Amino acid sequence: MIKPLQSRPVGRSHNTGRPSCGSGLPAAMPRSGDLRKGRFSEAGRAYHITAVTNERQPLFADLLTGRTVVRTLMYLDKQGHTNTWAFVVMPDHLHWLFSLNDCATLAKVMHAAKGYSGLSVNKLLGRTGAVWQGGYHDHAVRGEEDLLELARYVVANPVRAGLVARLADYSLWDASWL
Ligand code: NI
Repeated sequence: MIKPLQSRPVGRSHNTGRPSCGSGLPAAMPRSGDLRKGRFSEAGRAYHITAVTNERQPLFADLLTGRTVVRTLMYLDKQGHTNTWAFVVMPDHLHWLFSLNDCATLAKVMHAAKGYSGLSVNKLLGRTGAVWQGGYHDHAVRGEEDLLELARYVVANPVRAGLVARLADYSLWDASWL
């Protein structure tokens, strides 16, 4: 019998149970079967957020700047604030599907995500000024929604937008199931 693949948050190599505030531990990870049924409430509230660049400038069209955004998300995971399920960095926006750990607030996480990545992108490009447009769109994933379907929708963005014919040809995405 083939063992089912363990699904893991993108930015972490292991999981250590429920978070305790200040410990930096990630939330408990739901089993993949539970994810397919949308039962992930144990993992903390899940969000799909969309954030766009200032005036929709294609600041992340460059692989190096795009990777800066990716590294920021991984950093927040490693710090124990988030568990990333899927993301895609598009030239002028970000889709990020993640669970928020108990001690983190969405506002703080988004402030950090945009702040860290914005500073790094400006440094790389030798520019100043806003990298991100103010605010973001957030969608709290409801219990009955299928996280796996949402993840597929998120990572299919580059193909839908006509940037690449196959997702394999796009670099700036990941999903914990794929
Ligand atoms: Ni999009």
